[in-house]
Amino acid sequence: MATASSFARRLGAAVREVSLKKGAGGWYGPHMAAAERAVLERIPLVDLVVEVRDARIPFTSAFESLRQRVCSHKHMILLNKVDLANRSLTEKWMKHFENQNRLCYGVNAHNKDNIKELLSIVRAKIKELKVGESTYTATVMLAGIPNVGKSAITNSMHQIGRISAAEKGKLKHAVVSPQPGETKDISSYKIASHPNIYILDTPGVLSPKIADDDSASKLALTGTVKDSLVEECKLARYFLAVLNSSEEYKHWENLKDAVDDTLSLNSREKLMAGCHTDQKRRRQYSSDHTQDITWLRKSQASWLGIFCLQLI
Ligand SMILES: Nc1nc2c(ncn2[C@@H]2O[C@H](COP(=O)(O)OP(=O)(O)OP(=O)(O)O)[C@@H](O)[C@H]2O)c(=O)[nH]1
Ligand SMILES: [Mg+2]
Repeated sequence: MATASSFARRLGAAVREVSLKKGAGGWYGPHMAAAERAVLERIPLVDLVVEVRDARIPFTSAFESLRQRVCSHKHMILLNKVDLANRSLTEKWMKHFENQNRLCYGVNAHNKDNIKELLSIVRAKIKELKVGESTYTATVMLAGIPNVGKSAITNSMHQIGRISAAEKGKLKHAVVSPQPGETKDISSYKIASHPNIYILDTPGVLSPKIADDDSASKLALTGTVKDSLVEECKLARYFLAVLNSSEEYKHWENLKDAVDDTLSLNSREKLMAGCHTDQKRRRQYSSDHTQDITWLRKSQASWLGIFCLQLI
C-alpha cells in the first residue's frame, strides 16, 4: 500500500513542475517578483520584521529571501494557525527559534487574547529597539509566504490595538481569503498610539525554487499554492494518507455524527447545507470522494483534528 511519503513525493513532484512554469501556468510571475523586491527594499526602513510562518510547517514555511537580509535583533518569527497545529510541537519549535536568537511567538489570528499578547510583545520589542528616544513612530512589517495569515493578523492587530487605545477612527480592513495571493500591495495600518506603531501588510512571496518534493507537498497541503495549479486528486490522496497515518481518520467514521456532536445547531446547519450544495454542484461520480476531501481540507474545521506536518 502506498504510504504518505509516496503520495507526498508524487504531489511534491507535480508542484515543483508547476513552479518551473513561467506566466499563468506557475505562481512566480512579474507581479510576485515586484512584490518581493518591494518587501526586501523596505527592510532597512522598518523597525521590526515579523516573519509569519504556518505553525504546521514552521521550517518549510520560511520566507527564504529574509534569511540573509534581516539581522536577528529586528527579526521576529510568528507561528500562526496554532489552532491547527500540535501544541507541544509548536512549543518545541518556538524554543528552537529562540535558541537561534529570534524572538518567536505562536498565535491564532482569530483569537483576541493571543492578539492582545502579541501586541504587548511587539510594543515591548519596539521600546527596547528605540531605547533612548523619547518620542518616535515605529513601523513593523509582516512578511511571509502566501496564505500564512498576514492579513488576518493585520486586521486583528489593527482592530484590537486601536480599540484598546480608545481611538474610534474609521478602521481599515485587509482582504483575507482562503486562496493564496490575495494581497497585491503593501498597506499600512495603525496598531498603537503613544507611541504610534504602524504595521505593514505585504503580499505573500513564494520562491519558485522549492528545496525538495517533500517541502513542495507540505506547502501545497497547507494552501500556499493555488489549488487550481495542483491536481486536486493528488492533493486529496496525500491529505488522506496524512490523516490515516495520524489516526485522524477515526474522526471520519461517522462524519455526520461527528458533525452533530461537536457543532452548534446553527453552525451545523450551515456546514451541512454548504456540504450538500457543494456535493450537488461538484460531484460527478458517486464513488469519487476526493472532492469531499478537498472541501474538508479547505474548511479547516476544528473537529477534523489537527495535523502537524513537520516534526522537530
Ligand atoms: N484556523 C486558522 N485560520 C487562519 C488563521 N489565520 C488566518 N487564517 C485563514 O487563513 C487564510 C489565509 O489568510 P490571509 O490572512 O488571507 O493570508 P495571507 O498571508 O494574507 O495571504 P496572502 O495575502 O495570499 O499572502 C484565510 O482563510 C484565513 O481566515 C489562524 O490563525 N487560524
Ligand atoms: Mg494577505
